[in-house]
Amino acid sequence: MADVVTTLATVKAVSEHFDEAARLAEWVQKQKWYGRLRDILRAKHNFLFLGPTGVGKSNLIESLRSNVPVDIDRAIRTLDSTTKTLKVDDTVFNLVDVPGDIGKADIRLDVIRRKYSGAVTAVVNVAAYGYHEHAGGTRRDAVTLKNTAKFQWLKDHQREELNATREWVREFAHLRSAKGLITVVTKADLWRADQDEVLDYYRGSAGEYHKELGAARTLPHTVVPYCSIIKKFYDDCPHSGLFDDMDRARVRYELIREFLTVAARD
Ligand SMILES: Nc1nc2c(ncn2[C@@H]2O[C@H](COP(=O)(O)OP(=O)(O)OP(=O)(O)O)[C@@H](O)[C@H]2O)c(=O)[nH]1
Ligand SMILES: [Mg+2]
Repeated sequence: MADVVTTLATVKAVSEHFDEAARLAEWVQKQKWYGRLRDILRAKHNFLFLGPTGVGKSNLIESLRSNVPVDIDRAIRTLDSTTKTLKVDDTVFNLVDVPGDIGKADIRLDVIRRKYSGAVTAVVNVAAYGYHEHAGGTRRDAVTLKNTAKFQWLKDHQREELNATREWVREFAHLRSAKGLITVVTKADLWRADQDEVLDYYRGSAGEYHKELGAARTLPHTVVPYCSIIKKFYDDCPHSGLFDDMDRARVRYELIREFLTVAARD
């Protein structure tokens, strides 16, 4: 498929009635005012998306590039690395997606050690507080009879996030070109009711997540809530009902702004 380019205009269009979105253009213009920044922003920026299978990496990339993102079927897993483009005005982001499957470590390591070694602008570590929906899971594994996410499922998958984080942190020598680490906590439609607990888990400097970041703690780090699509967990467990399309437009705008902030960094 040819690269679909999402422009600032489309970001604005999708969140037309959302005041903040209109300010994005203004913000970009202000950044560019400072002469040299214009050149930095014009360069191509490689953003590497990492995280375990089913966490939501590919749907996140899809949602940044499309105003009407589709739900990627959990049976359709990413099998190889792919790079897609997001263009915001004249700033080009290469969004590098990899398979999160445990058995596909060779592909991830090839991207980190060879294809993009020394060329990564930002690491986007995708997390979902354990709300992973993947080919190896079923509703029965993940959802209780009372239609809530199973506690153990969430715990097991939070552990997988930590393992996946450990894998790329070990390779940090290849990622030293990065100007920032963005932890995107996606599927906010599912965990919105527990947002303080969820965001504390990733933001807290005393917890397991922070510990796992190891050498990557030297990078400027932001934790950004996100939602690619609004849907029931394993097509059955109701989402929180506390997150709507306006919220989705807002977090999309905030994430794109964060991308521009990292890209503009020295
Ligand atoms: N409720 C909800 N579900 C989501 C969201 N994003 C993704 N999903 C679901 O999560 C599943 C996994 O998303 P993917 O983007 O395919 O996961 P991935 O990280 O690319 O997984 P691999 O390709 O195996 O590494 C999808 O099948 C979607 O149904 C979201 O924001 N909210
Ligand atoms: Mg994928």
